[in-house]
Amino acid sequence: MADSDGCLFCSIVAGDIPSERVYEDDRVYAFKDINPKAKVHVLIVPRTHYADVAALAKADPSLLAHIVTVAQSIADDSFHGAYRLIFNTGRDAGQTVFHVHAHVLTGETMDD
Ligand code: IU
Repeated sequence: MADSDGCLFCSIVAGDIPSERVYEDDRVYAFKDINPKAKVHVLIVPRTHYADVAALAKADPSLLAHIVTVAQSIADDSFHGAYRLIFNTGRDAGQTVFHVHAHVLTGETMDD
């Protein structure tokens, strides 16, 4: 677990910063990305702060598996179970928020 002080997604999970909720349970919170890259673009965030997917996988693999299950459920509801699941990991890969989040891209056919 990394430092969660001042973490944007910790504030969203806590409800201190508003977001458009899609799903939540005791382990994860899912909300619409403010800058969608697909018709449906949802971020799934664990309530516990981990900096990236590697840290999450090491500390709590069952939570990572749960994120995949939630992504599948969102895609089942939005687009017959077809989706892209992306974890940008590291600044040079485009990660800008260092609280692990799964991008679920779905809701439309993606050809490229
Ligand atoms: P990235 O993988 O760390 O680059 O993804 C961060 C995402 O968080 C990105 O797609 C932003 O559009 C999104 N986001 C958001 O949904 N709400 C916010 O307040 C901020 C970023 I700042």
